[in-house]
Amino acid sequence: MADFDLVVLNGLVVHHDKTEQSDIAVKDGKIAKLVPRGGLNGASATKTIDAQGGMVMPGGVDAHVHLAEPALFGKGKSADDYETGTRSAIAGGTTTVITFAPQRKSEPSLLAALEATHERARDNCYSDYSFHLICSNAGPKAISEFEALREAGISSLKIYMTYEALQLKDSEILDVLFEARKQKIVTMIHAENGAIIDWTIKKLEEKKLFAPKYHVTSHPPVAEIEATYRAISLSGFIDVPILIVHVSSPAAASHISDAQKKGLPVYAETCPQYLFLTRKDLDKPGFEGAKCVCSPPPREGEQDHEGIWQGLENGTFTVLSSDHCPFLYDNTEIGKKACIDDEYPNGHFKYIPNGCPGLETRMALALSANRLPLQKFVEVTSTNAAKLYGLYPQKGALIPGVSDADLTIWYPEGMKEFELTNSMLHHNVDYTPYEGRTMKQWPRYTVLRGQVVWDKDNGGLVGKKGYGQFLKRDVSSLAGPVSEEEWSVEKF
Ligand code: DUC
Ligand code: ZN
Ligand code: ZN
Repeated sequence: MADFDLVVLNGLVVHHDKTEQSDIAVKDGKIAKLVPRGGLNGASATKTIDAQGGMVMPGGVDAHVHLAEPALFGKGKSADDYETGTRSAIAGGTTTVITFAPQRKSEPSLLAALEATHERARDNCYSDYSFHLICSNAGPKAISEFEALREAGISSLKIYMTYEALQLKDSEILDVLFEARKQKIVTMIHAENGAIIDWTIKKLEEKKLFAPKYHVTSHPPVAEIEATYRAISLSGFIDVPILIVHVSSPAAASHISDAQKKGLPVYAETCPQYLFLTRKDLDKPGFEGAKCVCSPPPREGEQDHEGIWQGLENGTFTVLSSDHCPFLYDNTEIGKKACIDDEYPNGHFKYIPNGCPGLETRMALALSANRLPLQKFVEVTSTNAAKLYGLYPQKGALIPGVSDADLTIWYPEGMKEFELTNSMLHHNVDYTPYEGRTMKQWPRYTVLRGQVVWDKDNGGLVGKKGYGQFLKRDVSSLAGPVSEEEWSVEKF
């Protein structure tokens, strides 16, 4: 019998805190050994991968993914289900996704939403997975279920400050944060001021401005900046960790950075759309711009991108997630074109389903940009998400005896550049916002718990549907309140 199930030789192994020329041995789905190059000479293995000087990293962890969701953000329905979404994940080097289990406003229970989402995912996944609950009805039943959620392995939830179908009032946000503190739950916040957005939409409608590009106008930076500051203020009052999701505006990022400098447990996420897209992408002939409608929207240009890259470099942003929110483009029932009807024959921006696909392209786009130091790249695409959401060091690390053998193995430096096309991707969406971009990297292999599930040059997708497992998560190892003491209203 072989000593190991798999060995990965001759790679440049990049962790979040160091880079080394190492060989890796895998046994029973776990990292068994990590030794200086040549250290496995003489060992036998069932399978050997020669990484040929390519980078070897912990598998990507994408902590912001929407799959199989109903219409929540305007019209439209997710184009990807758990099968197509997770196969797209592994083809892009992501071995763990954390998706959303959406609670509808009419549904008082979070546990029911959790069970319904388990049903959709069970036996359908190529990658490992867990869920954040979306809490849109923060009534007493939902709040009373936080403890049971923790027991079910859910240690984070998402709330919204906008969208009629999802938005919570400030007092409801406080109810959520108060119980989240007790149960050690991280609260993710979609920080946009719904009233500012609705008011601006009315002004645009008065002028009969309906084209996709007005989506950007209707979500001005002030809506994000105000809500970000309010979210920080509310969480500071309760002294509880939050993560502001999909931050697009450098001015919002500076509120976050100020809070972090004060020592508050405020974390933040950004996404590729805020590094690579601008409002010009929504201003294309005809209805094309709808492809890049997401909220918050892509901002003005270079300066905003630069601010967001700097936030990744300096640690303001803890994670780079995809916010994969897939809608078909050319579909009038459930896709972007569902906003075209008799009343609006050219569509109306306010009804365009909000979201862009990006699960498969997240890591390769960021790596191809050649902007982040490699260890920082690992930190924001894998390790920090695992730490923040209670999966570390099982995920996001390569620690012998402890970590799952999840690896993303890249081509050696100088691989031939290529132009990205949607036909290369494995999602169930009929476009990518990044069509035609020059890519310098793509995952050559993806390994999940010791199994090669993506082999770009030999079969592509070689993993099996159903191999992906649900991950019960622990409390965050990154985030906690400032004070250990119980919150008391008498202190104020
Ligand atoms: N928020 C998300 O997190 N995803 C898609 C749309 C949105 O507003
Ligand atoms: Zn959101
Ligand atoms: Zn999202």
